[in-house]
Amino acid sequence: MDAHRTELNAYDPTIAAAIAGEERRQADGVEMIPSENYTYPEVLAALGSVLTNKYSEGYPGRRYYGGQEYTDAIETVARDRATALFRAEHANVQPLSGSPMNQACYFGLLNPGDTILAMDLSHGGHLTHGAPVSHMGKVFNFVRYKSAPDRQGAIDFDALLAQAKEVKPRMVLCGYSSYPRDYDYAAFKRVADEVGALTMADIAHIGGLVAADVMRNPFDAGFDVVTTTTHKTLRGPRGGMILCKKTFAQKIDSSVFPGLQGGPHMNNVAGAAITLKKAAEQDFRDYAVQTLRNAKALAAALMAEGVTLITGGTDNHLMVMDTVASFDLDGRAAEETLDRIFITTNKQVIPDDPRPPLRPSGIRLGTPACTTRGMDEADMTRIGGWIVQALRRHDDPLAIERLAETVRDFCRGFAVPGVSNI
Ligand code: DSN
Repeated sequence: MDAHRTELNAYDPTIAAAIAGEERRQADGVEMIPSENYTYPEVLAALGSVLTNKYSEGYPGRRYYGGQEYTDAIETVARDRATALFRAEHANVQPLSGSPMNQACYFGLLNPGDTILAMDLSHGGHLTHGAPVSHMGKVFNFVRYKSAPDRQGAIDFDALLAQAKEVKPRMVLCGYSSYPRDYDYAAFKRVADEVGALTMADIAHIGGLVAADVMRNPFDAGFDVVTTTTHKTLRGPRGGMILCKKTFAQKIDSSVFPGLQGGPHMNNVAGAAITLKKAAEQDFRDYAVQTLRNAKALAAALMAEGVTLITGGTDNHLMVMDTVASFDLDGRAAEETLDRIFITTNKQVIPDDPRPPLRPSGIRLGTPACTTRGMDEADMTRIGGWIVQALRRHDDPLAIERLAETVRDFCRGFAVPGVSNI
């Protein structure tokens, strides 16, 4: 890797400097975007390997190009590790990322125009769960359900059943990108069974926490299909996986290829295989437990200062702060203020947000990345304090400058996996 870096420095100093800058940025700050993480050095090695040169359309033993003895072995190992880890009957490890992975499920299992019952975006759902701006929202008839933020994000399953009886969905979908609680998959399954619908869970955010068995696994409730990205709590390369019952395996596989994609990115598939091996180890389980502890500690530190968290806390790795209610600052201003003190978050809509997505009412915070660097509950309490001070004193440049120095000094005590020369 270092030899390649030297070549890059000499050949394209512009790109080399940008990569070095990003390494510095990732080391200097507290990464609190809940969908981000630091992957393993072993995964970085696979990503930067000659596997990127190879076309492998098809599946192990059934490829459209020659020269597949090593790629077949890699994909088979990745699939076997995925099924074992998630207690799934079948795995497709080729989706290039989260959006195509969900798209492949809809097209593989449904017909255009079919109804899907899915969580409202502002309540925690994802763009690919039928937001009107996504292509998926134009092809399928998504009907949205909501949670009750004032009752710890509870989902009213009697209301959901009544809604399902009315709209007759072909699929009931649960999963999220900003919902700070766990799901009652068995209750979703009962609703789906009553109306003869398929069940799909998008666990992209919590894939690592489910793999480590510290959050519920939808397959334990009999779900049909489960999707996850590999780069969030799983700590792997960018990519997606579809896990399903055997009865859907052929439909899912042909929907991914040739339905939606061409050649899989075998360097990413190798990275996913390594990630899945790591995820089966005790160290990873400890990491998952600590991620949840850290989220609880951060939420407690913020709420102790009077901060409003949507649903009143968290049961997973993320939380959504109402920055308007807490600090009279919109989410963009809050995000920009925290950027100035090297704490990276993202602006976030809150349930039924009256504000637009680029100036929403909140921010989203998560603990997967800082837990990877070794930060613990005491660190979360410190970070919570810095966040509150910065948002309270956002228009005091001197206070912000002092906090920035404090956060940067603090971060230098924690290594970034795969970055040795900072
Ligand atoms: N961008 C991811 C997230 O931040 O949740 C999901 O697409």
